[in-house]
Amino acid sequence: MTTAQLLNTQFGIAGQLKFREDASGLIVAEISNPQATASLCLQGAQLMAWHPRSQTVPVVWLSRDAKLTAGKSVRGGVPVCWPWFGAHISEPGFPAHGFARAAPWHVVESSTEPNGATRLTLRLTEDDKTRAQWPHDSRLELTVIVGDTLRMELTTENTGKSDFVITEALHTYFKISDIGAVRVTGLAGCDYWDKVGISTLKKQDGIIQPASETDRVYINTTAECVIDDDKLKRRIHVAKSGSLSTIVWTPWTVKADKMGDLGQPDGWREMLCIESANAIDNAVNVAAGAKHTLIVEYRTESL
Ligand code: TA6
Repeated sequence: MTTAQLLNTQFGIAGQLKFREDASGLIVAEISNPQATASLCLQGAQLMAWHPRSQTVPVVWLSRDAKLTAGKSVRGGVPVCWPWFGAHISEPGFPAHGFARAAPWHVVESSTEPNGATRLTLRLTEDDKTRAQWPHDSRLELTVIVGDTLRMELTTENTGKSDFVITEALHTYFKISDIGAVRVTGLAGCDYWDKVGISTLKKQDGIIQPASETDRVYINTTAECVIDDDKLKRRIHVAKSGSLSTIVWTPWTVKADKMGDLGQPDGWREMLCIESANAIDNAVNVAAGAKHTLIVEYRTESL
């Protein structure tokens, strides 16, 4: 029996949740219920697609160049940044945004919610490689609940005898009509680290209308953000708990060309990252024996 067949036997839900093996050999969970469709790669527990049936256009963006590759997260979807956000504080050779998004995860639970949404829980598979970069006794789980809203719960458990500190993010790429047609509201008055050029602390004045490379880590905020998309005539609401940082990122032309995997020539114009996180000043101390959960909930509103 193949891995996918075993998973379908143990966790598949007829007509709703099916596991398949991609050409890359990676396993993908395909979800289809009356409210939405979604797909999630077990590597990195990376949600790659979410399309509520009420929407003509998907809500989560995936690069048209996306190709599943063992050991590398795919561009788009919701990469899990853990146990650090950004560059490692002292090890320049460690991967940016931590190792979780490119590491193997395994399924621990699947079920149908009373409202018909599909719930799936995965756990990071620890091994010598992960322990070499993270020598702490811990457990990381991600629960996704896929319906006409998308809820994601990232839980860190400290199973050891001493505290540890993490930074983290659900690094979500949202599908938009065009970067010139959207505004982000909800962060007015918040302090943020502007990471374009030398990192500088600034204060958000009013709404955000990106007009160049934008890479901002808003700190000490529990605010709900909204992406207002005039062309798609929709709002995407980004609500969160257990998170004090929000990152707003668009690479713009030059960085997008350098990255080369956003779908040439202008795939970058059709995505915007609003990441719910605990980063920089908002690092989280997880006490021995304690749990910490970062929760996001996405919903759409048609205008
Ligand atoms: O969250 C924004 C950011 O930190 C940007 O600086 C950019 O590097 C982006 O993440 C993508 O990072 P990645 O490692 O996925 O290429």
